[in-house]
Amino acid sequence: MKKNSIKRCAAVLAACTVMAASAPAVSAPAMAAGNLISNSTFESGVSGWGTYKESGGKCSLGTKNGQLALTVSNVGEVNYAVQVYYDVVPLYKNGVYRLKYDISCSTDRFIEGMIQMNGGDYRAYTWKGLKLTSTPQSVDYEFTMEDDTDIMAKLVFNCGIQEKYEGALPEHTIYIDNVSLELVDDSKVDYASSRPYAPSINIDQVGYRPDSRKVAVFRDVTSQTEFKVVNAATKEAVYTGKLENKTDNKSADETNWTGDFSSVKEAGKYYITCEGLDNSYTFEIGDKVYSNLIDDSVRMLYLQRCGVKVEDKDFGHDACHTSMATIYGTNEKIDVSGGWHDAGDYGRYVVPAAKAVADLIYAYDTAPELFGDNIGIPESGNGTPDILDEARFELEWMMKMQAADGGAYHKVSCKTFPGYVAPTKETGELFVTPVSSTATADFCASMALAAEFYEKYDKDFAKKCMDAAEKSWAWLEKNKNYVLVNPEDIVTGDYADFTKDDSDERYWAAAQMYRATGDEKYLSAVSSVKTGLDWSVVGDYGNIALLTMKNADKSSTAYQKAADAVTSQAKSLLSTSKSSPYGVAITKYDWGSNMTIANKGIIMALASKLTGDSSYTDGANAQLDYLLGTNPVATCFVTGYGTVSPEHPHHRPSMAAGKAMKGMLVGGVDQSLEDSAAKAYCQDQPSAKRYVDNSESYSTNEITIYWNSPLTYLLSLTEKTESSQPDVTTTTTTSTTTTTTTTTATDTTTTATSTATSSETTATSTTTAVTTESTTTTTQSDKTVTLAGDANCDGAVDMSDVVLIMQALANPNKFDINGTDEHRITEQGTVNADVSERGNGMTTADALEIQRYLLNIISKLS
Ligand code: 9MR
Ligand code: ZN
Repeated sequence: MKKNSIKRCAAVLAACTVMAASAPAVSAPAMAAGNLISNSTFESGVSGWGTYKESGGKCSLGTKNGQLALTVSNVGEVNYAVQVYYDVVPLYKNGVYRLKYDISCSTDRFIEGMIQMNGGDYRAYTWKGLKLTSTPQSVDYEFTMEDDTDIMAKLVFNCGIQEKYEGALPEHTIYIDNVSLELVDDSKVDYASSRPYAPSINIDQVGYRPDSRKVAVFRDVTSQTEFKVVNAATKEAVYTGKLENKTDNKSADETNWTGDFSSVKEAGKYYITCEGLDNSYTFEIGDKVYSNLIDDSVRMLYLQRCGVKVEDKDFGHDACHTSMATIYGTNEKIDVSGGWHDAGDYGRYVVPAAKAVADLIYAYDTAPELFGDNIGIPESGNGTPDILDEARFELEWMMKMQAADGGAYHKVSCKTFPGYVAPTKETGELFVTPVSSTATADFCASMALAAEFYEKYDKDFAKKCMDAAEKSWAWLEKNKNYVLVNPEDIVTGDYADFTKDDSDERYWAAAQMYRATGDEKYLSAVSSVKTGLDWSVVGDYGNIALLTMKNADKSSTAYQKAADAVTSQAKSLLSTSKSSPYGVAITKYDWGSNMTIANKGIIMALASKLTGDSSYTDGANAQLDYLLGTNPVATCFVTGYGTVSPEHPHHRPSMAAGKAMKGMLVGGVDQSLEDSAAKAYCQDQPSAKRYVDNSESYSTNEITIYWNSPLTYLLSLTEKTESSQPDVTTTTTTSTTTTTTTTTATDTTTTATSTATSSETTATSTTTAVTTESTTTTTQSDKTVTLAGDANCDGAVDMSDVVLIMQALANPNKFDINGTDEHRITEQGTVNADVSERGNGMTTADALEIQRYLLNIISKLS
């Protein structure tokens, strides 16, 4: 092939991926000197290569004489029971590739060599059956990628059992060397480029409470010095502020400025403008901006219910996982049905369950008035707040996980993760793994906590909780630290404590037992104060138990230590938050960073209540704002909320239904690239942007019950903490670009609110023909489609349609039907644009669908 063709290919690799508009700028692995396999000769080990084992397969990987050596000691029960693979090779539709390797085996046998889809139906893009002998054979052939472009394919050798050939085999070793995959002809590859939209002004896409801190984060600034907050209804500026705090933000690889508009307190919809930059998404200010979010964050747990019929238009299902579970290593079977599916998988695990339950109960305790009895679960209307009904569903399952001796079984799941199927379709045998001391202490703490809160609603249930708590405490007294690690043949979530130490779990249990009984003996059983709100470190739940209990003895040492622990953490978190333009209180992004960020917000909100220092409230709100959109990837991390949110979560019910369940907080940025999609899409991204809205990305885009629950708790706490934002606005007077002159504030007035003139204030409540709310521009129209996808009505479907849709969504005052730009979208255009889920209005999903069409990933738009 022509040389310059390869060069062009490398240059455009970064741009030729289909992505949700929500995703960060995308780049694919760079091509390393032609060979897409970076470790191909195994001179210094097996880096980049890995193995997969299941269904009884056993193997070990190493090198021998400069070759990759896979020793298979058990071929297992299926052909893929043992695999050796090289992860992440990009294959472009219509590209011609040359694949080469040398392969041999100590025993004569048959294996399969292929490049396959890494997920979905695992289809092979190229496949070869190989009869191996001890004499190395050189495989060398060309193939054309006939499927749609897949930049995260996987080179795999299936070394499990081959019934049609040798069947079961004694231990043997397979040798592989000189592996090479090259793109030899890309003349037919269509590199139509499509960069996802990365807004220059980022805000909390769900909105702000009137008295909260409000800070927009800017990038791509050239010489601008000021920004305006514009009322979306009247299109008039209500505030002008200065771009401040220019920061070289290394973790996001960008330069940021912040714009504080906390003094805008009038309820309404707004967006932010800055000359030369696209406007921010539209957001809301109001007392109730988070009301639906709070309800949905809890209702999502109802949709995660296991073992019972779930009623819902999209995610309802019959009772799943109802079979008896085998206690691992025995023939004993027990009933452990019930509880919530943990995450995107269907396992049920006691340790994370305890965190989720605690967050819910403490959220309720903080602000009971926020939690009604009408969120749409079967118990709605029964007189008990739905959040407590939902937590009880989990608690009742947890009780079934208590063994006769008081210890809590660590988890129940099948041996492996299922395919991307609905819950009722996972029908494998269930296994309950042994008791662990971490699960037992967490169990004890949650039961003691529950006993207190259900007393008012159901005395018998409260008593059952307390009995279970006492029984587990007795077990803890008799048993030492025992952290469970998965048995070899169980690969589902292990929740094996990162610290390998249960002292923080015991501290929480002790504090909770003390709170429930008033008996000091519990406190003397644990030595020192602990911290942490993770599933792995839980000491702060002990602190919360002590600090928020009724009639707490504030002079006691235990109380003082707990208070010191919380405030000293908050102090350092606030300083980290202040040094980040995005206000985020962490500097390292691990798997589930969004949970950690919510947890940090919880600590700061608690410190605000403890000390009365409302700057901690700002810190807590900054964490909430990060989660809801003020972040480097400009994503509201809760599905179904904000303008741009995850549409492809790693969540089996959503994947099976083909749409994202609403109200789920995804894991978020993970700097360590812990799955193939993250590797493929994010490896060229700076640490704070390593997130991809791709359902294969379980390390950045999965959801869990215990990532949602701290969001609920944080929403509740921030509702109840005093804001530091003065009610009095400071001076900023400015003219808007329209003919109306708007005075945004007067000198130190004593009135509580208005930053706008009265005429604007009234205009705020009038509805205009087109409102840009959340992800949708809704236009009631009786027009019919002239050409699907043709948003600019020029008779063709191309990238300019994609661009116009994104502009109209991002910049409504300029590009939507009522906008000012001469090339703005027309009503007919919005009808043509509505290609994804026709009838739901124009959304970012439409822009994506058109890109998919332009890249030939789908063949037609309807
Ligand atoms: O949340 C867990 C995270 O802290 C760990 O780093 C990760 C890898 O062990 O596992 C996460 O938990 C997953 C669990 O093991 C299985 N269900 C989905 C969970 C979220 O990804
Ligand atoms: Zn289930």
